[in-house]
Amino acid sequence: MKIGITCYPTYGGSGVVATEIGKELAARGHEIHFISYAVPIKLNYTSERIHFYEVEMLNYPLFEHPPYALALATKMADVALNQSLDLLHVHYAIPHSVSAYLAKEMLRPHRLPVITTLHGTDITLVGNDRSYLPITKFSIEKSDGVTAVSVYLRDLTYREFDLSRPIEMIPNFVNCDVFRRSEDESLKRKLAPRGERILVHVSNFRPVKRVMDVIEIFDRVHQRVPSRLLMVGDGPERSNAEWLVRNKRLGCQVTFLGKQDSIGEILSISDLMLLPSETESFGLVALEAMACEVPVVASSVGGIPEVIRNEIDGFLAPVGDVDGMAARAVEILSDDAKRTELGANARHRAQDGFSSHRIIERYEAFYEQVVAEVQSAPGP
Ligand code: GMT
Repeated sequence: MKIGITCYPTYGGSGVVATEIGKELAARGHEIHFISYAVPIKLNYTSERIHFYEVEMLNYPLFEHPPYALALATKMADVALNQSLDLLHVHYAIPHSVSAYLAKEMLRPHRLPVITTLHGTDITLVGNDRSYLPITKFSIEKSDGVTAVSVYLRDLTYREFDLSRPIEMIPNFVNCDVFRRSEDESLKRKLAPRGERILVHVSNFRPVKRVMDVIEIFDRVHQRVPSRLLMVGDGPERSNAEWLVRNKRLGCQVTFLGKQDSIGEILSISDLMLLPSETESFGLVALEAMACEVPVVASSVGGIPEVIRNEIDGFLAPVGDVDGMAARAVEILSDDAKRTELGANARHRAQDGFSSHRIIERYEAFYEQVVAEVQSAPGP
């Protein structure tokens, strides 16, 4: 198939998922055309079947805010026509599904099936700003196929938008050949020279990630178990977190690594991940850690319990329960057999439930279903 994919090209789960879908599909023989304002960060041109089109915006003094959604729609229509796309798959509803709808309408009577994948904040943000609700609802209803990355997100979308159209749940996935435990301990020795345990947190440091809880949990853990904390990522809460680390005199134990391109390398030498988010539609980083045999201590919210099984591959606790999460982390880090067992379970869970091979097949089947439905629908 010839597939157009649009996503945010910056750091963030939805862009990573979209890019990995494109790469996996290209490896399976499909032709992939990425359309965005910059090359997605995880996109390395490993295949002649992957193409990229940059959305350029017209700079005109009248435009205080260049109309990206319109420029994107124009580029989508252009690529769809010139490359004879079979379908357009957009990740994150705002504004991508609106642009895709415009592109589809511009191309009529030609038929361009549009699939929207909902990732989380595109739906939960609407809860914070109701003005986006009607246009988001409209674009979801007008998509030919809609997927959500967890049962939690699917059901929340039905409720928030009062929808009657079906939403297919296709969970996020991980390539277990890429994300795996490392045999090479040299990075671990560099980061924890005295054999300390390594805790890791990966996020965009937005308030929803509760990075201050991460520091509070670590403060309690390191008093009981010699350990180090790696903070991976960047965002608005980083300076507050750095201040708390200084205030608690944890500077020698906590390292802020900033944005990293290959988090697999870091996860593969870590002993435990902390993910105390306020909400999480899925928690892709938790799955990536699990594939690396790293147990996760996380909040029992949103779609997280669909990924992590409490007491089997990690531990779940209520949002904000830093004492409970710290106690669980100490339990894991001070018992090698327990940590190894949870880690092994986590890897099996990733392989059995969320491996890229299985999930990509589900996307392919969904594409075929949606294209067939659109092509067989009566004309205008
Ligand atoms: O985590 C974020 O804030 C980024 C956001 C995104 O759109 O990139 O992540 C969302 O999508 C990811 C991929 O599907 C999910 O794994 C994250 O759980 C989800 N984030 C939230 O729901 C807060």
